[in-house]
Amino acid sequence: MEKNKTHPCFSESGHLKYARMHLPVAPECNIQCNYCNRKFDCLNESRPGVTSEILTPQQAFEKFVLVKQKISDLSVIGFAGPGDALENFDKIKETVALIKQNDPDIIFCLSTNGLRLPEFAQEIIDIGITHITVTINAVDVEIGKLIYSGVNSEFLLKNQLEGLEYITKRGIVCKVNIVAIKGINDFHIEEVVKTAKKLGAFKTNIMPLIPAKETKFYDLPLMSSMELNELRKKCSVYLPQMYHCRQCRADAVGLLHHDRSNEFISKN
Ligand code: CLF
Ligand code: SF4
Repeated sequence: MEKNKTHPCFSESGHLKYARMHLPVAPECNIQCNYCNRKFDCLNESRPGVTSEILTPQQAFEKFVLVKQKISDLSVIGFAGPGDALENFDKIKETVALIKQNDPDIIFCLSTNGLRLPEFAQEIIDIGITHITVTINAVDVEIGKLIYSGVNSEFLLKNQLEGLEYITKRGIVCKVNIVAIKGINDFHIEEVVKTAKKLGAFKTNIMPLIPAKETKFYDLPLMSSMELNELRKKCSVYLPQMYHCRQCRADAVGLLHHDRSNEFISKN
């Protein structure tokens, strides 16, 4: 919790001063969200239409060293795709180990769809990742079936909830991201937030669907910022809400409101 003060996503004001860097070492995913086109980045944490470079753990380490020299307020290393971090957990572990040797104080943050969270929860804790985001778009299996393909929704939900409870009980700071999809789960989001609270989440981040081409949800109506903020306000009765999310790219670098990823694209 002490580290929250310097985490741009977990703190209310930290995003004005502290920078994060996403290291795109995780290309594979293990589910299919119906709003995701895998030609692009993971929509749970990214803008669509931006294809990130994929780095090996060694390349990611070298990028970290370079960026740290140029951005003194770099406080967080995040793993946010472009696939699912836990489907590529060996690469995450290797990257964390390399960076930790160089900087033992940096905060490590990981974002996942939660399918493999129970399997890796203890290892996540053991290697020193302190902040986790789990994207949970529904706590009702039937609604989940409308949102996900290529996975058993019941199994996904079970793992998301079990994994979330396991890590919050052991002191990991957790945020639950929810993609608000009009007509599909928007009326159900309050239930997701209530469940996140019950399982020990620190805050929730309700994000609007960004329609990606060639996906089932491409033609769905958009949620206005007013509708989104009303939903967040309603849910703030249960848990603090995030209002400053930028739906970052998988290789984002810098302050949330000032992306500098272009300056650091690898030449490899
Ligand atoms: Fe990255 Fe996500 Fe960690 Fe932040 S982003 S892995 S928690 S360090 Fe932040 Fe970007 Fe919103 Fe994510 S603004 S998309 S909530
Ligand atoms: Fe796409 Fe991310 Fe969903 Fe995987 S978890 S299908 S990468 S949005």
